[in-house]
This record gives sequence, C-alpha cells and structure tokens, in this order.
Amino acid sequence: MCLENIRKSDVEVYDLIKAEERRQYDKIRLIASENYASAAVMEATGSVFTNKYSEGYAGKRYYEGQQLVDQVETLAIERAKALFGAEHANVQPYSGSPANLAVYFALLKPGDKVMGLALPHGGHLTHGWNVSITGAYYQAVQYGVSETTHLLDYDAIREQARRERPRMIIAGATAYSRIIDFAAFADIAREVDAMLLVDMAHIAGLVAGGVHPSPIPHAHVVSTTTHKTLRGPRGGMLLCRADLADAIDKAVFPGLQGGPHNHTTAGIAVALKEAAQPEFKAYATQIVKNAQALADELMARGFRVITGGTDNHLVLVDVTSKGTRGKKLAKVLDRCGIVCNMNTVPFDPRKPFDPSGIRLGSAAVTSRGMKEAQARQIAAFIDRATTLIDDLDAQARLQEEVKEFCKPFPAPGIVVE
Ligand code: DSN
Repeated sequence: MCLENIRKSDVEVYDLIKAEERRQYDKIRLIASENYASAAVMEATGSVFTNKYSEGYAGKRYYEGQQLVDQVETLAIERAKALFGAEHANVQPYSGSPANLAVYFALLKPGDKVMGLALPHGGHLTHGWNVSITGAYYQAVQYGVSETTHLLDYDAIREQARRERPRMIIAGATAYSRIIDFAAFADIAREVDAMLLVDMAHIAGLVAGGVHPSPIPHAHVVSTTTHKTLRGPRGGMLLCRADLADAIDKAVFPGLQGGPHNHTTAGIAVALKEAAQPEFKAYATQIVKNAQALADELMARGFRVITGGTDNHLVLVDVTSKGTRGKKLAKVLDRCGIVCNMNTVPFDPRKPFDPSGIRLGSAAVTSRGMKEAQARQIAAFIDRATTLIDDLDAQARLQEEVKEFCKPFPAPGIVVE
C-alpha cells in the first residue's frame, strides 16, 4: 500500500505497518481464520467511505449525503445475495460475534434455550459458551462431537434436541475439519420446532467456491465473517429468508449497532465480486487440496490429525505423540516463521490455555499460490520444529529457511521492497 503520508506524519505507526507487512510476507501463515485480502479490497477499505455516517439502510437514513453510500451498500447486498443464492442480505454487522448476537436479538427472548457446538469441541464463544453473553443471557445447552470418531453425531444431536427442545439450534464451527450436514441440522430443527442459525464464517469462501455444501437452503439465518476463506475485509454479514429480513435488519440497526462501517462495506463489495469469478472456484478447490496434503503429510510423519484428515481448509492436530503440547509448539513454530494457534482437541485432557493441539488452516498460503508440494513441505517444517523445542539457534535458522521458502510466492496486498 502507499504509505507515504503516514511515513511523513507518524513514523511510529508507519514503522509498525511496514514491520507487519514484512511479518506477513516472510512467514507461513496458518491461522485458519486469517487470509490475505487483495490490494483492491485493501484500497476500498482504506477509502473515504470511512468518513461517512449512515445509520439506517439505503433510502432510509438518518443523515444526508448518502447518495454514494446507498449505492455501495446496495451493491454489496446484491452481490452477497447473488453469490450465495440468498433472499436477503445484511452487510452491516461489524464482525462475526455482533452478527450472531443480532440473530439472537432478532429471533429470541433472553432466557430462551439455544443449542450450539461446545467451544472445546470446535464451536464458537457465541454459540452459547458460558462466558459469552450468549451463554449468560440465554439458556444454553451444548452438543459435542462423538467421543470415538470426533465427528458430529447427528443421531446424538437429534436425541439431545428432542430432550432439550431448544428455541434455536446453531450449526457451524471454528475447529471442525469435516463437511457439516446442514440438511441434517435442518431436519432436526424442524422436528423439535427450533430455528436454525448456521455460522459459516470459516467456510464461507468454500461455500462461495462450491467446495462445501451451502447452508442457505436449510437455515433460517446464515451468519458469516467476511475475512476468512472469503478473503474480504474484517467484517460480518447475515443472509436470511425474505420473511425474516425485517427482523434481522432491525436487530442489526438500531437493535445492536449504530452507523455501519461504510469503508468495510466497500471492501466487502469488492471481495464479493472477486469471489464470484471463476478463479475463486479454483482457489477454493486448491485450499482443500492443500489442507489435505498438509494433513496427509503430518499423519505420515506421526502426528495425530483429528478425524484422520480434512474436507475443508482446516487441520486440527494433537501434537502429544511428538512429545510436546499445543501452546509450547505454537510458540516454537512462531519463532521458526510458522504462525498458527494452540487449540484444544475434542475430549482434551489438558486445559484450554495449555491444550494438546494446534489448529492449522490453508487459506492464506493458498492465496500466495502455494500448492500441495508446498503444503507437504510445510508439514516437514512443522515436524522439524518439534525436534527444536529448546534450541533457539536452530529455530532462528529454520526461520531463515522459511523466509526463503516464502519468497517466490507473492502475498496479495503486500509489496515488499
Ligand atoms: N477467532 C476466530 C477463529 O479464529 O476461529 C473465530 O471468531
């Protein structure tokens, strides 16, 4: 990005941005919820739309001067509806958690019962976890994955739903590497007369690219962030049936938020256009191939990959067999130039702040043009890092190797001199 003005006016922030560009360029970024937004998305996000207040919706705003904001928001909405085949889209949520909260506000009363995937089994805080407002203000019960297969067990979820009679079921995950059967969730929800919210934040780009079944025909509401596999700016979005449009819109504004972040809306519009191109299908396909190559190579090297592989962008790995643990290894990997996060594995005997696993994602490296051969090499780097746990010099040497490895793969949105 052109940073000449920041360089002149605020060298401290300039230096930090340049260093962060360098970090993102030199390292193998495997955090499953991150990506590289394109230069076009970055430009839209950094545009003058940041200067405008726009409470309300197109044609019904509280302040004047909305001629162009209305157009950019309508463009984003129409593109979202077309890309995902949705009847209605709201592109104003600031991110995924506010998007989910708006759904609770639209469809439920405080104290209503919700049923979501437990956080330690791969759910999200806003799926009713106890420390979240969704667990505090609603009566939340949690389902888990099977103790033997670590897969969602739809029969067990149905039994639990029959017993609990939740008002809303939440499907979706932040650490589940297999196809989610949204039709099965819809069937369960129908049987117990519950509404179905699908949080597709992690897999939105895979749904857009046609490599994961879409939740849209099955859910009352679908929430998503816009910056994970979808590769847009940091933001959120709600997609729903036409009969719920009014309730959803009112819950987002004025229910939960004030003015939308119009610069983000512009970035979302650009990202949605990119995601509608044929190249994006190829990108989504490659994300999955890369995750599978990474998982296969890790397993060949003796790691325990949860569920024995992956159908999406995500690989959840129990690192215990390598004589280490998730927190320790994630920190070692970071020093080696490989960035991921520690993660609980299902039925983890360890605590969430010091769990047994790490979570890896292939979206960002795929945005750099890496393919299966590179994914396998990344697994080899990770394996090598497990042998360097207490050797800071060797970790620094591996970081240099990783930097050279990354060089031939341009990072979208980043120009490094
Ligand atoms: N923090 C995100 C993730 O990493 O999965 C979820 O919001």
